Amino acid sequence: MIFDVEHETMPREDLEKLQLRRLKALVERVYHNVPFYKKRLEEKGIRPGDINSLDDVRHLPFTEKQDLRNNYPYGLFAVNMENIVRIHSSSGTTGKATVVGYTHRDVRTWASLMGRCLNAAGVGPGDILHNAYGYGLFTGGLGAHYGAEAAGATVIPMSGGATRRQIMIIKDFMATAICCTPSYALHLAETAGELGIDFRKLPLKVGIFGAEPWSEAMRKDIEGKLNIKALDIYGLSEIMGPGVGIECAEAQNGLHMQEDHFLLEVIDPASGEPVQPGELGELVITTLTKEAIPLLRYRTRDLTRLETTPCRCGRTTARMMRVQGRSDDMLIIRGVNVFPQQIESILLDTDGLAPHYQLVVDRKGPMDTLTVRVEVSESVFSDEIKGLQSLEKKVQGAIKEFLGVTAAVKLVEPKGIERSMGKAQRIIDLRKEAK
Ligand code: DLL
Repeated sequence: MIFDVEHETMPREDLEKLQLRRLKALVERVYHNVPFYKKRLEEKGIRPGDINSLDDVRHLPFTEKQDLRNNYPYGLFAVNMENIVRIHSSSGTTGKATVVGYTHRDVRTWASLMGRCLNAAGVGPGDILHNAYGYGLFTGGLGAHYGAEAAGATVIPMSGGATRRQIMIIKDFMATAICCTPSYALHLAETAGELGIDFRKLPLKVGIFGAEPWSEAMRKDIEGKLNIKALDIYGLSEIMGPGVGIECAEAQNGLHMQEDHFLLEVIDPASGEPVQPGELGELVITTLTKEAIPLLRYRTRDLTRLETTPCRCGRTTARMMRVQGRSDDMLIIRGVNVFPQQIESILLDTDGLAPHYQLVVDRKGPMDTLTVRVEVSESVFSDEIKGLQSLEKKVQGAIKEFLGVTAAVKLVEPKGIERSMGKAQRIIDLRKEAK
């Protein structure tokens, strides 16, 4: 199912022409309507007419999350408030919230891009979508909601929380698709088990999971427990919300990015220079069509790589490979770089563990220390202490072998790690408190 055949299967040459036309218009718009950008462009000696090719994007200034914070709440808006019909905001874990706005057209564009995503996931008329992303300032709930309507599906506006009730609704309303964070999907599966409901017998066929990093191992786990196809969806509030990219159900291999609306770059986070095509780096996004708060070269901090080889689903858009983590979340344990998902993969591959974990980072003297807190499964919990100790050693050994870091492993009783209704908090950083 392809929502917008023209744009999703456009020959790349035509796509690039469209992107260039939109990029030129964008620079013109922000120069004249956003004093912040006018100043930044002038500092770099750039006039709107200077953009002649897509490569010229490199001369434009970057935008960072801090720029949105410094201009809190509405300072980066490019239109008058009477043209803004919606506000969303992302709290983030540190610092002031960032605030974003949408015009009528932005809201329509967003709905159609989410509609594309849902069709790519095989969701359309006749489907019943249980939407458990949080409704409110978070973009997940309303983003998926309007997308579902655009795709012609029936949407159940559930939002997060009330987990037991959610299970009954999924069952009674015969949902065929579900949207939530991957960690919440596991929590739903677990709660269904407690209620004696076998998800595998329900009509649910596909899950659209995102808003937090997750691993291939987690995908397998969710697919097995819910008996569904689990697809990865990406987005961020500063750029739009969910729907910037999604995996197609056919290939499940990289997220198709909506390149007619977003110009993508992958840069070396340290130097700001582009990496070689296909190499890992930080994703940078320029919004080509956004009216309310257009952004030039927004630094997402998300580390990934892009693939432009054709996909068997027929879409011609670049595919973003699973986000490996945020550069902010990268742990440096005695000089070795580690991402939470790498640890997640090891934990999920170990029998006897449940997929609920937290990484506690602390500092002893000059050294950073890592403690992995992970739940054991019910069956192992009743084991003798000896068995548990050997399981701890096994996990510790695997982390050392595959990632080269020494971590303490603490097994926790089932349910010992708090369940989250939205984004899971994987990292507890005690170093910040110690400072
Ligand atoms: O999380 C929007 C969203 C809602 C995406 C629902 C997908 C589904 P923010 O709260 O602004 O927006 O957080 C954006 O979340 O920069 C990534 O670090 C992370 N993130 C989002 N999707 C994924 C994903 C929403 N599929 C930040 N894989 C982004 C890894 C993701 N990380």
